[in-house]
Amino acid sequence: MRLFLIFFTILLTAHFGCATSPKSRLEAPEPVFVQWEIVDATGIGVQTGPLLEKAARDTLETRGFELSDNSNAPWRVTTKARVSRMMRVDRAYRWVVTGTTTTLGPDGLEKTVKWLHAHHLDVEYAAEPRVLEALAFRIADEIDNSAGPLVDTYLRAGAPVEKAVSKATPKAEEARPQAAKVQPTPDVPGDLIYFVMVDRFENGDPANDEDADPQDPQAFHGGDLRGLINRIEWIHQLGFKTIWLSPVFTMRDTPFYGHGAFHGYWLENPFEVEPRFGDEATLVELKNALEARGMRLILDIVVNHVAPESERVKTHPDWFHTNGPIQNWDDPKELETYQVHGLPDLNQSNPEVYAWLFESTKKWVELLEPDGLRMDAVKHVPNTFWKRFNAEIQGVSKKPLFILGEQLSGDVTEVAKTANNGGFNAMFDFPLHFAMVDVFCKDASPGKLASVLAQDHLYGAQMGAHRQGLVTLLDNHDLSRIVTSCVGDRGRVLQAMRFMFSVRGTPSVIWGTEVGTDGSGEPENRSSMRFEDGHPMTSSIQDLAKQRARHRVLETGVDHVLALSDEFFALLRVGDEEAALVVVNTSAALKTVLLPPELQPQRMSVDVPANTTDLVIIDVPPDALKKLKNRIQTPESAKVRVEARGVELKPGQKLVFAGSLEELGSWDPMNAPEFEVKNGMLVLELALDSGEVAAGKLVVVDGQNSTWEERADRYFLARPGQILLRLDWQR
Ligand SMILES: [Ca+2]
Ligand SMILES: [Ca+2]
Repeated sequence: MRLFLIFFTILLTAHFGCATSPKSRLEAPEPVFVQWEIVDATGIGVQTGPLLEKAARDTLETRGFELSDNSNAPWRVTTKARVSRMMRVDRAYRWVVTGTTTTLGPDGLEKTVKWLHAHHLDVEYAAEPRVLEALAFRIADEIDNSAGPLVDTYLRAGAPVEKAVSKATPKAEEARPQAAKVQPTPDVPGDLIYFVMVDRFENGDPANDEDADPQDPQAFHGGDLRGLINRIEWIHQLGFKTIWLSPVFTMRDTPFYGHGAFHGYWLENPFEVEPRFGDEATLVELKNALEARGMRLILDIVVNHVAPESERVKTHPDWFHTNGPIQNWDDPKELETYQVHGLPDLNQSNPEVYAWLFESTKKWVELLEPDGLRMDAVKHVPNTFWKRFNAEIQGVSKKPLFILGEQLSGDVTEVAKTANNGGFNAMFDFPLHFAMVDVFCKDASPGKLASVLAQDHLYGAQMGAHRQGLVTLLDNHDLSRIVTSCVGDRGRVLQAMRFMFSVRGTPSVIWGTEVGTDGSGEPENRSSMRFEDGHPMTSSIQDLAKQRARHRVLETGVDHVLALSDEFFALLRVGDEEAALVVVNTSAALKTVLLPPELQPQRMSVDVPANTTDLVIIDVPPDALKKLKNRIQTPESAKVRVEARGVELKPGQKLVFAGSLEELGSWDPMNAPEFEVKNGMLVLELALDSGEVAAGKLVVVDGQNSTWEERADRYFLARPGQILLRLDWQR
């Protein structure tokens, strides 16, 4: 049955593979150098064979390439793979090829795809060439998945910007976008983002206060754009360059069922500035004041809904979905076309709605030339809308926009899918947010952090060469403040901060973090700013911001996990000028990390005291760093032998190890590798790449039923050579 299912999946994949639209190809033939590095489970080289080479050549020729022997050709495709036998399935053996294909093209174009393909044979040994032959076309498809998008980007690079603009008319419905023109996220060194909820920041103009009441947590408090202009220096002094403003457009201003309207997300008219906040001239003045300090602006854009009870629902009933509130939060269709907490849900596929949303956003992009747009409620709007809207708004901006999506999900696969399909070059890193809160406030294993970082490869190249499009956060205005999540333990909050400011991405904080503002939910987490001098959190954040600005390795470093266990995580970040070691020790004992040989002339090891999160900068000559970088980017074979104990299998039951890697079935126990009985012991042998980080659990599978062990996920690091994991069921 299981075999049948696997073959069925393969057939389906093959079918869809044939159904794709015609492929774009280069206008004139361009030389490409093709390189293979294929090894068996023990690391010995395996020949590609004529069929695989032919499949690769045919694929590349379909794209207009011409194979070249010159290793300096303008295009270069490198496939690194390992062929290994994974396990016995009934009377056959499951062979797996795992690999990466990287295409390098002109103008710094680069795309890497990571893949896995399986094939069943009744041969147990030395079948590597047969497996490659059987999977030749599938591997060739991966080459296309790597090279194809670059051909698209390359061809589009010369496309005039006006084209994108002219599509943005109310009648543009027929002119569906061909493909999203996803600008890579702008590389902004030393960037950090500070969120200001305008009404809650500073009241600079009492004349626009109307019925503001700072004593009422659900009322407007009087904050405005003038107040923010007066306080830019506060944010600048903290070390932040970018301000993300909550929505500043005309909004509902009375509570709805007891919920305050001050946050600005209850949109009335996106073409006008909310009079309580100021006017267009003040908004322009704010932008100019930021620019004068070398600071940047991100506007908050709401396209999913309008204000509750908005007049627009009566005047334009055809602009809205009429499905009622979301009942089933697991149903993707309901998420997109039903109401979020009763907010009138805009139908973006109505051309008038699209034009209203696009033209209003365009107005502010042209007037203010912001550096970015923060897109609200991304998961409640179809990706087809985002793909078109993001490309077209990028098309009217004079500079590359940082288009930052808010998708509240802890699942990297989901967030990455939206980023890639919706044409976002930046996303809030909610998966890392949840991991940081769990680890630093709730005693979860630091393996959780490692496991999120290890999935970065799921995001497309548009997130930036250093993943600067991933905006990291410890809290926001929809979540519990970090101080509250950590139950007021400032030491834990600081460890979380230190970690966030030491790893990849662009850190963000929200107003008040620097003075210890707390609050578990609305409206407590949205209290007004206290401008308090000398708060200890202020100097901590300033120090972290300075450190990040001083050590570019913290933004650009290539990551390499040195150690990982239930209570310890050591991440080495290798830059061009120095290396940085990020360590998280949640145990009650001192831990010592041995540094790689390339760094040992400078330093042998680093001691990490109990319950400590730290950053250690290591000065290393550039040639040693280069050597180290090369080594870590070339994974070695890592064999993992897993022995399971304390499991009693009944007839018909089997034990599997399901987890985050594709080799572990991507958490699907039906696809996860099975333990075999060897000398009376349950044993599983995995062939992985060194440096891979896995999260997993033991699962007993009985037909279609699965029983997971009741404990936190287990984490491990695949090291070069052989490692042994002894796992006791549920302990
Ligand atoms: Ca005011
Ligand atoms: Ca919606």
